[in-house]
This record gives sequence, structure tokens and C-alpha cells, in this order.
Amino acid sequence: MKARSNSHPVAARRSRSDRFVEALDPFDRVVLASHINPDPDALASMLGLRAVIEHRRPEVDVTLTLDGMLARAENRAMVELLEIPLVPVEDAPSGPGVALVMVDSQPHTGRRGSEEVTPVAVLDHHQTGGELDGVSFLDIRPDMGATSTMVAGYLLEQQVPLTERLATALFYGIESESIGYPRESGPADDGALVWLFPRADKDLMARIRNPRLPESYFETAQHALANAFLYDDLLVCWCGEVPQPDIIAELADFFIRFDRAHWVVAIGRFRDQVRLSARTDSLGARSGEVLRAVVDGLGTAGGHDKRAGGSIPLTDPRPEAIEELLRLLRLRLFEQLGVSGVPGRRFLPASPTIRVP
Ligand SMILES: [Mn+2]
Repeated sequence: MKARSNSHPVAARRSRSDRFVEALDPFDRVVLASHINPDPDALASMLGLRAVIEHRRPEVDVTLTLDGMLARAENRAMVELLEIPLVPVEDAPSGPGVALVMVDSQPHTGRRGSEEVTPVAVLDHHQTGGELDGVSFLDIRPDMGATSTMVAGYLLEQQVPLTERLATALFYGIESESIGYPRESGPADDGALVWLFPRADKDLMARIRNPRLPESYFETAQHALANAFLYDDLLVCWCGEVPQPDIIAELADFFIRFDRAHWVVAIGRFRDQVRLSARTDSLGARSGEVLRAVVDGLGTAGGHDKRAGGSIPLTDPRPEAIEELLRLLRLRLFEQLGVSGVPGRRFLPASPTIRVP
């Protein structure tokens, strides 16, 4: 009885961040990896975890990796302005002595380029149900709006000195996940934002939030506006072939602001994939599950209740095959959302153009 009461509380007192650092004990190199085309939350989380690891074990070599590309202009601005050192994931160190830590993502959810190595630790806030067998340390909290919030907690627990650069990264990581509507975050995210804001560089943040955009951004927006269709309160838009994959999610965020839409699904082609992004403000909607059912047998999807994304490998790139795929996706979407017998219409009639003034 006595031995039990002595040993149990000691184990309970070890914080998550302590257990995280301990899991990395046997390794002298750590590779931090995230999902393909990392977002600000993934980038900031990696930067924060590196600070945690280096604070406890300065001798450890920590590598931050880039899987895929920096898609949004905001993400490129963040990496440039905050000087986040990224190594292409295929060039990262591997082998015995190297611990892989997966951040803002889980193994075998279709969100990474390669899954050859089982991670030692996984930190995530998504409800994606990855394969977690063999992972020594797990911190998965779907009630958190951002992985950066979890990492901010680690920094506090470990009393890591917070640089302005790291505060800016984490603030933007949380903000970019929580600023959209419908919002999916909670009090822990708000608390982290309050802690980070006074410590962040507001001028850098303004530059990250408002980067310059290429012409292709506006072309894609025009294409999506011209090819958006309304079925009752569901808006489906075809973005065409897109210059970078994240613009599909950006357009879903744009269209969900339409005052008569309660569901938006934006679809576009990026290289050899068809990508989907869903948004809804319907109460109790499970957009992650809806999208998973829509792409079942074709590809992968996941996300939260109100925001979700998915992708389908394009096996046949002929226009008629893509058209057929789009039709199938729309019919499955109707089935999932219980839409039937609703005549669709083009969202906007063609815009009149004037002569060059
Ligand atoms: Mn995230």
C-alpha cells in the first residue's frame, strides 16, 4: 500500500514535456518532420520543439525538415522572415541514433511523402487516426486548436527562454489555425496567444500576414468564381489546375463567407492529384468524416468538424476523366449531405467586361 502511494504520484508528476525529452534520451540526433506542404502551425511547432530539445540537451543535433513545398505566400514569408532553417525531408539524417519526431501530423494518414521510419514521438491535434504502433511518446489532443499551443505549453513547462522570433512563429502558428471562421479552437489556444502576443515582433507578423501575391493567385480566384455551383446551401467550386495546393483551402475560406452557403467544397488539381477542401458552419457537422466518405476508395481525407481536406491521386489526367471524377465526387457529396432533387445553378453569371479605359 505504502510503496504504491509513493511510486504512483512521482510518475504522475512527470509532465508531458519531460516524457517527450526522455523519449529522445537514447538518440543524439533528432529529425523533426511534419505533413506535406507544411502550414504555419507545423513550422512553428518544429521551431518550438527544437528550442525545447536544445534547452534540455544542447549537444543534440536537431534538423527541421520540409516535406513537399511551402505553398502559401504567407508560409514562404514566415520561413524567410523568421529564418526557419529547413532541410528537404529526403536529405535529412537517418539510421540508428536518429529519432524522428512527427509534428502536427500522424503516421500513415496520407499526409506525408514517405513513411519508411516509425517516429519515436508524435505530437498532433488532428482527429486523423494514424497508425501509432511502436511510437514511444504520444501527445495527441484534438481539443487543441493548434499543435503550436501544445508546444507553447512545453516551452513554459521546461522554462525555455522565448526569443522574439519563436514567439512570433508560435503566435502566427496558432492564429493562422484559429482566425478563420468557422473557428476550431479553445481556451488553451487563447491563453497561449495572450502569452505570446507581447513577446512577438508585430512588424514581422504584419509582413507575414500580408505577403505579396503572384498573378496566378488572382487567376485561380477568377477561375473558381466562374466555376462555382450552388445546390441549396452547398457551394461546390472547381478551381482548375492550381499553381500551389493551399490555394484550394484559401478559396474554401473565401466562399464560406457567402451568406447563403453553409457548406463549401473547393476542388482543384495540383500536379497529379485532385485536392479537396471543405468548410461548414453547420452545427454538429463532421466535415472530416464527410470528406473521408466522399473520397472512400479513391484517396485520403481528414480534418476537424468544420474544416477538412483530402486528396485523390489522379490516375487518368484526360479532361473527360477529370469531369467524370468531379461528377462522382459531387454525387457522393450529395449522398453524404442528404442533398437530393435540388437543381444546381452556376453561382455567378459571367461578368460583363468593359474596354480598356
Ligand atoms: Mn495544425
